[in-house]
Amino acid sequence: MFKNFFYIFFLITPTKLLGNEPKDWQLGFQKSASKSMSDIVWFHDYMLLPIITAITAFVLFLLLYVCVRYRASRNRIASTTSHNTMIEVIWTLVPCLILIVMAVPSFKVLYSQDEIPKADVTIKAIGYQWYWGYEYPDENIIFDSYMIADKDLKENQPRLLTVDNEVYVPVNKVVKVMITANDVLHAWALPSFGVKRDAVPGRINETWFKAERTGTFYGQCSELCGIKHAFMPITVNVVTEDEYNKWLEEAKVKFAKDEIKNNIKIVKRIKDIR
Ligand SMILES: [Cu+2]
Repeated sequence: MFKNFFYIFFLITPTKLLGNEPKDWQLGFQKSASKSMSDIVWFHDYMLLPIITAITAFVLFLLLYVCVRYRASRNRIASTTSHNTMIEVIWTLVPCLILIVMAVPSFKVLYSQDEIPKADVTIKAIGYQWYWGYEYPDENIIFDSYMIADKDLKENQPRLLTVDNEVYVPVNKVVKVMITANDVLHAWALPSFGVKRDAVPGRINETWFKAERTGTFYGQCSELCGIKHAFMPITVNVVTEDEYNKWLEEAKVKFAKDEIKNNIKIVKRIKDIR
């Protein structure tokens, strides 16, 4: 019983109260953490929803009205009306006007996502079957990010969303994300940042976000990429500038690109000797 109330609560909860990760039975968006996502939420909550609700209510009213007013028992002789020019003009023009009104904010949001401002941090996300690899090209950092299996999850780690190596980015800085794939199509998506881009082999797609608050944010691969498509989550930690610099120092040692290349060479040499 309590569970049902809980579900109903989530069904009607406004977007603002929801968290950085999906909740059971959630209907709305996740809590926004960037201007891009706030724009999307505004467009959905204050533009699309009212228009859809008004149209649905109006059509329902018309149907009910016609059912009652023109029922067979009240209209023994059928009407022979077939055209009404005025009504035909109205039902062509009104939908056009609605589309034009919707197009203005819609294009504004689209273009603001497309124009990448000067980046403070650049990240490269590479989709593999089935995990994400990350590179910080300016920092000489490279690492892979695998999902943590259910049995290894610690307390407060969400299932199917937690990874071993998380991405770190500073808060209130422009982060440019270059997205590509190594095998098949994937898509790098982070709902709270309003970011979703296809990862295409042999091609780099770019997007950006500026996280407005600190926290851990979760996303998932959003292009059906194979048998383990559901098991390649994306975890991004938004931290303060100081914490980010501290992480960078450690990561430069732990995930040093040259070091990894050297290791690969050494492994290859050992194999050759054998
Ligand atoms: Cu994928």
